[in-house]
Amino acid sequence: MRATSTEMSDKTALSEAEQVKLASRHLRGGIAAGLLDPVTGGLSEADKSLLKFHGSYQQDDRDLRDERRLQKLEPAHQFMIRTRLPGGVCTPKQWLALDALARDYGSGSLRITTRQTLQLHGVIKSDLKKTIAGMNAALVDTVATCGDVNRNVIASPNPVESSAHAAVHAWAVRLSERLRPKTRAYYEIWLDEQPVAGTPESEPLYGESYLPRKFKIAIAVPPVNDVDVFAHDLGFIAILAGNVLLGFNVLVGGGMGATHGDPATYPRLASVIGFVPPERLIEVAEQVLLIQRDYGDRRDRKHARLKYTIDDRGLEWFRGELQQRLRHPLAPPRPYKFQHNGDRYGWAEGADGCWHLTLHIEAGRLTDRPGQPQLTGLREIARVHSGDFRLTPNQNIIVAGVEAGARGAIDALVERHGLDGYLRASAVRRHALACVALPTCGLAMAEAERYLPDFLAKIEQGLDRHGLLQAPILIRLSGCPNGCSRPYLGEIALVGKAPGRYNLMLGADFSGQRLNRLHRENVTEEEILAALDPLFARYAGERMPEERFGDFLLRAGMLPPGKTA
Ligand code: SRM
Ligand code: SF4
Repeated sequence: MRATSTEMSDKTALSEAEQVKLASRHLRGGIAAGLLDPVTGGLSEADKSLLKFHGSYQQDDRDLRDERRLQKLEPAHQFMIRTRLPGGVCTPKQWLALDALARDYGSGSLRITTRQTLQLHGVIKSDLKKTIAGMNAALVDTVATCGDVNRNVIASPNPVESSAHAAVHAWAVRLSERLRPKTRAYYEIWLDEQPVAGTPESEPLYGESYLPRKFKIAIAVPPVNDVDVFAHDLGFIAILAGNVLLGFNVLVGGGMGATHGDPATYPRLASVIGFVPPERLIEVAEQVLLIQRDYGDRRDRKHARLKYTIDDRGLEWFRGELQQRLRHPLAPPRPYKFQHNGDRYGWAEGADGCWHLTLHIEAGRLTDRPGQPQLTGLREIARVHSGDFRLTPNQNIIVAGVEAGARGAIDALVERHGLDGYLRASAVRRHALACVALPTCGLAMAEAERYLPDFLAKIEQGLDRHGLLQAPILIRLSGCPNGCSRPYLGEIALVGKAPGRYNLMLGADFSGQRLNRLHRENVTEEEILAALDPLFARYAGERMPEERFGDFLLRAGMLPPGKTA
């Protein structure tokens, strides 16, 4: 039997993050005391990393960094809080609570993420506990939305096949509950639960040092790959016969993150390894997670995701290890076909006779802008809506479960609050994603969310020149190579290198099944637009009927061979 990573590494070889976890008393560390320290607006380094497991990141406003440094002030510390909403479902009551917290304690915006949940930014330390407690009062927690554990489980928000949506959503909730850490630290720190004296706590699944790195699960329902199922550590593709869920194909080892200039890090598409009936989904998920717990690299965090565990040891090794741990072998994968990985906008009637309205939210940011009070608009909708909200993995929102007779009232609110962009936006704009990046993300090397509107306007001009304005091309912007907007699955992607400079990646397909490739390195906007213009011209003139931009670039031999990041 091969040695596990924990057996292989003596304690001193473990990364610092591993040592912090081990010493944390199941994620308690010094967080509770740190929150009360009035001398600083931040937490200690160790507590910052433990805080992530509770769903929050310490950040600072990077727009103010230089000025504060000159004034010899500590950075403008603030906290981002990420909610846990498996499958992206949120009730109107929960929405109203989160909206109020964002306005009372946050920066006055809600941010829909690429993992179907909401983030509040800009919460100061003295408000952190009441904000998290306020979320819990509305039955929304933030447990394990960050940190080295299983993250928010995402699932197709499918607004049409209602029964398929209900089934995959139920599985997302079950997986999320089952793979949740069991420590009571969260309840003690944020909700004042009294520690139980004398009862030794244990983490039956995770053990003392949790996972070597974050772990992500997605469930897709073909023909729509809206979750980008190949980008996750563990993916499930629902196999349906009519309305009946037969089971899931199982995929392992996907991931996007890379580091510039480090070829040992790379995006990887998950490999399809088999099929399981629904009742064995949890068993398979647990065992995949446990293999990663036991064999993932605990010395080098850049090499600690499941994709590297699999590539280091081989997919056959992984398959064998999994089979050995399962009660029954996996069956061979079943056929499936994806058509696209974007959202379907506008009203759609569900199989249950209810109506679902998918709205386009640019880069997922809901705030009140002049002429576009979108945060207020969603609040007004939540006040009258009797269905639920579904956040999509493409940073959009579905007003779901609307009675036919209530559509008019929802449409009026949508129009009044500038939420009707989906009716007018160009195809390229409707399909674009951008990660948060500046000013809150500590890892951003370049702008993404704030740059997206301007960049798209220029791209639209370029496409218009070639009669391509309504060509649905997938554009993704990330402020650094970590890949939070899943940029390596964009037909066109910008990956931040430095302020105003990006790597231009081209040639993914339109259904999240092929990675793009590096076309130009470290280029400015002017160079990007100049590089794209001749490609748009050739696409306009030479494409085959229905041929997508990425597929065309590949067929026309306009991509460099094989190089991906
Ligand atoms: Fe991400 C780190 C934002 C989805 C890969 N991500 C971060 C942090 C927390 C920066 C940090 O560690 O200090 C960013 C906070 C920015 C801010 O101010 O809010 C951040 N990631 C986001 C979000 C909000 C992007 C968005 O615009 O929606 C997404 C939140 C998801 C959620 O709700 O849980 C988000 N991040 C992703 C995805 C896409 C996905 O999961 O489908 C990826 C690529 C998939 C993957 O994990 O491989 C992703 N984020 C990363 C990485 C690189 C991980 C790696 O394996 O190398 C980091 C950096 C890290 O972990 O060290 C990172
Ligand atoms: Fe920050 Fe980079 Fe993720 Fe963008 S891709 S949010 S810049 S970590």
